[in-house]
Amino acid sequence: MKIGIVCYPTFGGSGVVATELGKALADEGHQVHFITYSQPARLDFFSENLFYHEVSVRDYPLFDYAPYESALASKLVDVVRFEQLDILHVHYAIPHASAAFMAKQILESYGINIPFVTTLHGTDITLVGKDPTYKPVVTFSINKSDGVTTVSQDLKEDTLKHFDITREIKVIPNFIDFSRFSLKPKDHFKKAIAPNNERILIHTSNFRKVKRTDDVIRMFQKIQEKIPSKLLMVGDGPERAYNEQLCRDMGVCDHVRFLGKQDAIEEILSVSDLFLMPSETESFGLAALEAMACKVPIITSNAGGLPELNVDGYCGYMSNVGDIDDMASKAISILQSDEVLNRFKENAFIRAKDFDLKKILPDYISYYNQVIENQ
Ligand code: GMT
Repeated sequence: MKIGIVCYPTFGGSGVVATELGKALADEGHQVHFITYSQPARLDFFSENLFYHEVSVRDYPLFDYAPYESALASKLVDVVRFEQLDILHVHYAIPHASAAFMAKQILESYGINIPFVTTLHGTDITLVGKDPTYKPVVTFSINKSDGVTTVSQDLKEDTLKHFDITREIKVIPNFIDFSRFSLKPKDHFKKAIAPNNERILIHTSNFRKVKRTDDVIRMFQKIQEKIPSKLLMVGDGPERAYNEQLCRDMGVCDHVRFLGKQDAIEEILSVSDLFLMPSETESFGLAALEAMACKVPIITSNAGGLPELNVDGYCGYMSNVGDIDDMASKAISILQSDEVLNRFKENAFIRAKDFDLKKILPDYISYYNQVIENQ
């Protein structure tokens, strides 16, 4: 197949899923064309089956806001025509699905009928999409997609509940590539972070409010009182400066390291003992799955699609959003003995195997085939 992929080319979950999916499809022999405004973060190598087409947005003095959606639709028309693509797969509803619909309409005038699949990732529905500023466009473009997938059952239900959806939605969960995410021998790194054999806790995110990063720090303080430990805060975003101040105010800053954005996240996860994700909303929780693949158990909220990933009491624990006391006491119960911790670590790995890329990729390929056949 010749597949066009549209995504936000950033470190965010939807961009990561889109890029990893494209890479896996290319490895299977499909030709994959990324159509984005900059080179996707994890697409920094050569493959004969991977192509990158940059959407450039002209900035004229007349525009207060450069019309990215029009530039994207025009680029899609261009790439579909000249590369003779079979299908488009757009990740994140806004503005990718509406741009794909516009491109599809234009292409019909050239006698080309190209189907497009929209994958909903979470905030495009749970936060941004429900905003009346975008809702009519989101609803319309989901209904006009030739195929729609969500990354969890919960996100599917949320979409059906809040939007007037007239078409089928297929659930295809996030996946993990074990050739990258696995336990790496990084003992020297562990010693540097935790010289007295402290437990290492980790949080990775884009530090948006929805991630409740202050809960991570408050939880850590409670854990630290009982179990000598260190906290790694990986990533960057709007809450980071406030969180750094909070660590000082709470007297835990000597035990917390803010590492900023990191490429080799699997190496940092490899030295970690427990992953913390107290999110307000989380459609799937890809970052938690990455941790589990590296044998790190997880403490999460029970928001959104997290119960579809976290098996309570097996590979981690779940608590109500904001219940820091419960999260901290469950974390302590995992961390207090090597025996319990090692059991949870093994279970996290076993659970992650359910989301192996090798198991999920065929779902996308057969869905593409089904959508193309239904044209
Ligand atoms: O979590 C983020 O802030 C990034 C966000 C995105 O839109 O890129 O991630 C969403 O998509 C991921 C991949 O499907 C999911 O694993 C995340 O759970 C989801 N984030 C939220 O729902 C908050």
